[in-house]
Amino acid sequence: MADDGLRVGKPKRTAAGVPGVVHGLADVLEQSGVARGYRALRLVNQHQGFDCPGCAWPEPGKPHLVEFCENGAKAVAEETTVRRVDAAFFAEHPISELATRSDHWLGQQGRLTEPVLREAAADHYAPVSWDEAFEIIAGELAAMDSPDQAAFYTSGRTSNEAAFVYQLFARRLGTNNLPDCSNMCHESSSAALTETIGVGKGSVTLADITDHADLIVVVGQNPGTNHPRMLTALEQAKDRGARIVAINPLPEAGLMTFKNPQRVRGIVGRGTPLADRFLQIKVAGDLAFFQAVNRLLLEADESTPGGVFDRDFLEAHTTGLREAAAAWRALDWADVTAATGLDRAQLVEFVADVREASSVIVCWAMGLTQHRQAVPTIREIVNFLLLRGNIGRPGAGACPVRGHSNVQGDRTMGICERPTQAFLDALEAEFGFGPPRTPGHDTVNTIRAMRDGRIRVFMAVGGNFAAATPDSAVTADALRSVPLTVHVSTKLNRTHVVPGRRSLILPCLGRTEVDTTGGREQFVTVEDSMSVVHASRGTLPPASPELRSEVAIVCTLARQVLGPGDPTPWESFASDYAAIRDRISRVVPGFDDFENRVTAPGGFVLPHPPRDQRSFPTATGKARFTANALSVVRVPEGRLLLQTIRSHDQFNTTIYGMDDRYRGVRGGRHVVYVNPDDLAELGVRDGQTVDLVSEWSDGERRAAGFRVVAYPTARGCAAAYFPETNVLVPLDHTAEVSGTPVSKSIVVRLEPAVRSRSAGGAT
Ligand SMILES: Nc1nc2c(c(=O)[nH]1)N[C@H]1C(S)=C(S)[C@@H](COP(=O)(O)OP(=O)(O)OC[C@H]3O[C@@H](n4cnc5c(=O)[nH]c(N)nc54)[C@H](O)[C@@H]3O)O[C@H]1N2
Ligand SMILES: Nc1nc2c(c(=O)[nH]1)N[C@H]1C(S)=C(S)[C@@H](COP(=O)(O)OP(=O)(O)OC[C@H]3O[C@@H](n4cnc5c(=O)[nH]c(N)nc54)[C@H](O)[C@@H]3O)O[C@H]1N2
Ligand SMILES: [Mo]
Repeated sequence: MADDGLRVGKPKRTAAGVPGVVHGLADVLEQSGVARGYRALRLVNQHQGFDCPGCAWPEPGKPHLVEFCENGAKAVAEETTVRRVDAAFFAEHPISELATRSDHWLGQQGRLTEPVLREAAADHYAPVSWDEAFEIIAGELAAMDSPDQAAFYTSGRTSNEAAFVYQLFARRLGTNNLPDCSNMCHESSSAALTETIGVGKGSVTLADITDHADLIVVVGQNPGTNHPRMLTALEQAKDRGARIVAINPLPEAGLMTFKNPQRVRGIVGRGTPLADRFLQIKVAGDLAFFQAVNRLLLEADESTPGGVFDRDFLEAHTTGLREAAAAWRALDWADVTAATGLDRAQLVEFVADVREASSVIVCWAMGLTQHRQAVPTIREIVNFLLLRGNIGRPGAGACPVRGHSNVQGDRTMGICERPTQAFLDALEAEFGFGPPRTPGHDTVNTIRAMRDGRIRVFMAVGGNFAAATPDSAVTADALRSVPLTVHVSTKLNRTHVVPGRRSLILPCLGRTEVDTTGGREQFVTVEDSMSVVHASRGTLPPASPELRSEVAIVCTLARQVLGPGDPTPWESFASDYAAIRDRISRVVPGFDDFENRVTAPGGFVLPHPPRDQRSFPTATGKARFTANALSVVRVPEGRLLLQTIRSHDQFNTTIYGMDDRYRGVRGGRHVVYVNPDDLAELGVRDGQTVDLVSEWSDGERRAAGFRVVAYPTARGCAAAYFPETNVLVPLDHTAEVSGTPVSKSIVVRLEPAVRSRSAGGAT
C-alpha cells in the first residue's frame, strides 16, 4: 500500500504560526533552489509581483512585507520546481505505467516542457511541434457535425485575458459548452445570490470584515488550511471586539485557535482562540439551521415591542417575506434536530448573538455549496441577512469565499455555459457575430455527453478534469472515448494519463513566470473573492523556452481554426494583452478605463449594486425572500454521511505531501474520520482498514483500503479526502438548481477491507 507510513496522532487545535510558514518555506527552497524560491516568495501578492496561485482571498490594501502563507508557499513551490517532465520522461514512462502512479507522484515529476501527442492506441506521449499540434486540433474541430461536439473546460487559475479570448473563441466557433471548475465549486452560491440579490458574487469588502462587522459567521469552511490569510483578517476583527461563530461538523484547527505568523505577538504568544462559539452541526444540516434561526427571529420580532427586524429596509428593499415566514412557521422542530444534531438552546444562544450584533457577515465555502440542497441553503442565508438589513452597509453581507485565485474573474469574463443574454448582446455588438444563444454543457453534462459519444473534442485550459470530477471510473471511461483531448497544463496530472483516443498536452507559462509573448513583457489581471481586479506579473524565467502563454495558445488556435477571414484580431490580442483589456472594457460592465485603473497599486473594485447602493438588480428590482422546502437527508441504519474534503497538504487534485498536520495524520491519505461513538455502534475499530461503499439507486461504488480514525466529528458523519473518494460520488448525485456534484453528503457504509488498494488511486 502507498500509505505504509501512515501515523495518526492528536489533532491540533492551533493553525498557522511559525511552524506553518517555516514548513512552507522549506518546501519552496527545496524544490525551486534557494535564490529562485526566495525571489518568488518575495513577490507574492505585492503590487509589483504576481497574484498568489493559491486561493482567492483578497490582498490587504498595504500588504505585509511578506504577504503569503504556508499553503501559498506550497503553491509557489509546486510551480517553481526545478524538476522537468520532458520528451525523455515520456519516452521512459508509458502511459499504462503512469496510470498506476499516485496523484502525488505525478505532480512531483516537475514542469511540462514541450508539446506532446499521444497517437491513437499508442502507449506513449511523443514530442510534437506547436504547429502540428494546432493543425491536429483544427482538423478535429473541422470534422465535427456541430460546434456543440466540442467542450472547453477552464480551471480557475486562468487569467482574465486568457479567459476572455477562450470564451470568445468557443462562441465564435458556435458553442456555449464552457464547463468550468465553478460548476463543482461555488455554482450554488452564484445561483442563489443571483436569484435573491441580483448579483452572483459576495457583497463584502475586506474592511467590512477587519474593521466593521460585529458578528462573523464562518460556516462550511476550513480557512486554516484553504484560506490561511483569512485568519489574519478574522484576528483583526476579533482584536477590535467582533464575535466569531464557527458552524462545522469538524472542529477545524484554524477556527478554534490561530497563531499569526505575520505578527510578533502571534509568534511568541499562545495563539488567539478565534471562534467564540462553535456549533458542531451535522453534515447537510445548514438549511434546517438557518430556517430555524429565521423562525426564532420571526418569533422574537412578534414578541418584542418594536420588533427585531429592520422594518425600513424590509419595506424599501425586499419582497416575499410573507411567503418565507409561512415556510418558517411550518417548520417541524423534530426535523431541525434530526438535520442539525443541535438542540434548541444552542440555536437560541446563536440568535442572541445575532440580535446583539448591529452588523453581521456570513462567510462560507464548500461545506455549503456541495450538497443537494445547497442553493436553498444559501437562499436561506440571504433570508437571514435580509431580516435585519445585513446587506449593503458597512460590516454586513454575504461572503462566499472563492477557491481558485481567479475563478471569480473567469466567470466575469464569460466562462459560463449559461451566459446572460446581456453578455451575449455585448459580445455581438463588439465583435459583429451572432453568438450561440442556447445553453451549453456544464461539467456534469459534459461528462454525460462524452459518455454518450456526443463530444469529439475536449479541451481544457488548466485543471485536472479526471481527478476533480465525480464518479471517477465513469468519467475516465468517458474521457477515453473522446476522439481528441487537449490539455493546456503546467504540470503532469491524472487527466493526462486518462487520454482521449488521441491526446495532446500543451505546456504553458505559470503565474510566477515572465511572459514575453509578442516580444514584450506582458502582464495579466485577476479578480479576487471580493471583486477587486488587479495586475499580476510573473518574475521568474520560464521553466522551458518552449512554453507559451495561455493567451498565445488560444489566439493561435483560434486563427488556425477560424481561418484568415475571421475579422477578430487574434494576432494583436496575442502580441499586446492591452488590446484584449480594451475589448473587455467594452463588453463587461465595470471595466471602464481598465488599463489605467488596473495598473494603479491595488487595482480597482468592480461595482456591486447591492453592496454599493442597496440596489438589487433582480427581476423585481428588490431583494427577494424565498420560501424553501426542507428535505432532511435520512441516513439509513448502519450508514454514515460522508463528506470529501481537502487535507492540509494539497491544492485540490495537486497533492503536496502525505500529511494533514492539523488533523494529526501523517504519512498517508487513505483515512476516514468517524466519531468514536459511531464506531462503537457500528462495531468498527479505530485503526481498522475498511472499504468505503457508497449506495446509490444505480448500484454501489467502492473505494478500497481506508484506515479508520476515531475523530471528534459530528455524530453520523464521516470525512475522507478528495480526490481519492471521488469514485464514490455518483454522477447523477447533483445539487438542485446548480447541478453541482454532491461531494459533501454521500451515504456510505464501512466494510472490513477485502483486498488491498492499488496505488493508482482515482481510477
Ligand atoms: N491550501 C489549499 N487552499 C485551497 C484549496 C486547496 O485544496 N488547498 N482549494 C481551493 C478551492 S478551489 C476551494 S473551493 C476552497 C475550498 O475551501 P473549503 O470549503 O474550506 O474546503 P474543504 O476542504 O472542502 O472544506 C469544507 C469545510 O466545510 C465543512 N463542511 C462539510 N460539510 C458541511 C456541512 O454540511 N455544513 C457545514 N456547516 N460545514 C460543512 C468541512 O468540515 C470543512 O471544514 O479552498 C481553496 N484554497
Ligand atoms: N470529491 C470532491 N471533488 C471536488 C471537490 C471536493 O471538495 N470534493 N472540490 C471541487 C472544487 S471546489 C474544485 S474548484 C475542483 C477543482 O478542479 P480543477 O480546477 O480541475 O483541478 P485543480 O486540481 O485545481 O487543477 C490542477 C491542475 O491545473 C494545472 N495548472 C496549475 N496551474 C496552472 C496554470 O497556471 N495554467 C494552466 N493552464 N494549468 C495550470 C496543473 O496541470 C494542475 O495539475 O474540484 C472539485 N472536485
Ligand atoms: Mo473550488
